[in-house]
Amino acid sequence: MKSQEQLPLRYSERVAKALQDRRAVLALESTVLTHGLPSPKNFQVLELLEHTARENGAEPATIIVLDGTLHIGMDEPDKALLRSKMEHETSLRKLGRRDLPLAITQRQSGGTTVSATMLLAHTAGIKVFATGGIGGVHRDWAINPDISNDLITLAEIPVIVVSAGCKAILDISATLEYLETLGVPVLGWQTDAFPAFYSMISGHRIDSVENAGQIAGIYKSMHSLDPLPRGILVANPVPADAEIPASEIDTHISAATQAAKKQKISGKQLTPFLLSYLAGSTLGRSVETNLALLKNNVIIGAKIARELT
Ligand code: PSU
Ligand code: MN
Repeated sequence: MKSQEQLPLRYSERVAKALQDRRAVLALESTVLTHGLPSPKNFQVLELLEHTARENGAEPATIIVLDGTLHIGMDEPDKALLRSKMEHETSLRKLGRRDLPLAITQRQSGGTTVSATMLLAHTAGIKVFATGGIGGVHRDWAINPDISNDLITLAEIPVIVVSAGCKAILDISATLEYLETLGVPVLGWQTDAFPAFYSMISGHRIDSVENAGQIAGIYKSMHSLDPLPRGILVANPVPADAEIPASEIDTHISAATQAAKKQKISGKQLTPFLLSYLAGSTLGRSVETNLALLKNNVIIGAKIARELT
């Protein structure tokens, strides 16, 4: 747990207390709030996820950057500040790992992506982080090598990330190959099928783990074995009753990808563009599915965090 003398870090009261008492803490990201979900749904989701983490025995640490301050957990005034920024500013930034030093220096505000959240969680001494889906290798990577820094950060920062796999807006096969190259363990939560975010199955096989104890064991073994311990990607499929089958979502994804090409959307704008396109074209169903899988990941993340404390 680094202190404020070195960095503009601010711990929420509850997170500071939980870390001091060595209770389970679960990191949550904020790009999903600023760029992943429509407002005001995003604030309801924040409350739901934080409530779910507490209900499952872990203190939630929602990580975000406000006016250059790195927040590990949000107090009520921080949430109010975020709300007013979202109302008054056209957009908050999407801050990946490389953007953090600039954000500190220029006192920017923004949601942290998986890569930035992993780094800040690690800085705060938090070992487990729950999100929706990770970034990965985009389709058309051979023409334009758009590969999310999330993957490289998984190889460099030893934080366990619970996700519902990654969206089929990415090249899932290439994403899994790249994670193998980087030496990042990818573990299926009670399944050997890598999930595709909205859908339970992507058609790719991974190693299956049965419970949080096994994940904690793998994390500890890696630390004893590897001079450079890395992150672990836990893939937890969307609950069956909330799934949008691949056959159905694929049509929407193709349309979204084509629209992005037509409008020349690329770089960090691409993922938010595709997400909001899908929200519209599925008439909000993709948002409901997103919510269900986020909650499901928080439950498993809290279990793993408890196991590691
Ligand atoms: N994928 C999703 N939802 C998201 C993101 C990805 O299904 O909200 C966000 C995450 O914060 C992720 C980031 O870390 O987008 C990846 O962006 P990029 O591809 O620009 O690295
Ligand atoms: Mn990208």
